[in-house]
Amino acid sequence: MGNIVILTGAGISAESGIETFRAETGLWAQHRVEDVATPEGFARDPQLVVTFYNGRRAQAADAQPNAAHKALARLEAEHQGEVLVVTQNVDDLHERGGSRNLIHMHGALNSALCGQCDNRWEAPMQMHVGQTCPACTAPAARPDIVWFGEMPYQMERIFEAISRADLFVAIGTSGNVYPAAGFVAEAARAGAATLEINLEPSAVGSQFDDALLGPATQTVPAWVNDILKRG
Ligand code: BJW
Repeated sequence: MGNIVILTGAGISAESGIETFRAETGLWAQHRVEDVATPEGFARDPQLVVTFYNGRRAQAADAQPNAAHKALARLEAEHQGEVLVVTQNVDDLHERGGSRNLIHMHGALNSALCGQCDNRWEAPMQMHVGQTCPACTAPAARPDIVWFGEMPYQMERIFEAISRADLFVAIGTSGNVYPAAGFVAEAARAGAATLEINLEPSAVGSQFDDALLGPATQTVPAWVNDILKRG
C-alpha cells in the first residue's frame, strides 16, 4: 500500500471520553467559538480562554488512548511504507498510544506559546493570565493552540507528505474546518486512494473513494488488520 497519510479529528478521541466540537452536546454547544477559539476572543477575555483550555487539559490528562489510537501506532510500527498521522486534536492520546511520526496541526494542550517571541515550553496543568515567558520574560503566555484565522502548523510538511501518499485516510473529522477539510481533494489530485472512517459521512464525504462507517475503536483496528494482512 506504500505511503499512508492519516488525518484524525475529535471523533478518534470521543470513545476515550473527550468531547467533540460539533455534536449536539459538544464543545461548540457549550461555548461560543468566537469567544474561546479566536485571537480576538483571547484579547477580549483572556481569563475565559485560559480557563477553557485549563479544563480541556485536565480532561485530556485523565483520558486514556483507545483501541483506535493504538491501532494507528501498530500500523506505523509494522507497515512497510511511511505512515504519517496528522491530527487536528490537541490532546496527546496519539503519542501516549505509541504514534511517533505525528503532526499536531492545531497545536497541543501540553504546550505554552509566547505571544511576544514565539518561544514554546511545556504548559503547566493550570496556566494563568499574564504568565511570563521563560525566554523573553514578557507576560504573554497563551495556550499553544491554532485558533480560527491563524495558520495551522507544519503545512509545508503535510502537503509534501500528501503529494507522496498512496493512501489518504480521514478518521473522525467532520470536514468543516479548512485547510484540513481540503486534504482529501489534494490527495485525490496527487493520485492517492482516499478512505473516510467516521460514524457518518462528513461534510466532504462525497470526495472519498471509500468509507467505513462505525465507531473508531472498532473500525480502525479492523482496517489496520486488513492493511497489514495485505502487506
Ligand atoms: C466519530 C466518533 C467515533 C464522533 N468514531 N467518528 C470559508 C471557507 C473555507 C475556509 C474558511 C472560510 N472562512 C474561514 C475559513 C478558515 C477557517 C475555517 O475553516 N472556517 C470554517 C468554520 C469555515 N480556518 C482557519 O481559520 C484555519 N486557519 C487557516 O485557514 O489559515 C489560513 C490558511 C490558508 C491556506 C492554507 C493554510 C492555512 C485555522 C483553523 C483552526 C481550528 N481550530 C479548532 C479549535 C482549536 C483547537 C481546540 O480548541 O481544540 O480546532 S476548531 C475545532 O474544529 C478544532 C478541531 O481540530 C477542528 C475540527 O473539528 P473535528 O475534529 O472535525 O471535530 P468535529 O466535532 O467537528 O467532528 C467530529 C467528527 O467525529 C464527526 O464527523 C463525528 O461524526 C465523528 N465521530 N464520534 C468515529 N466514536
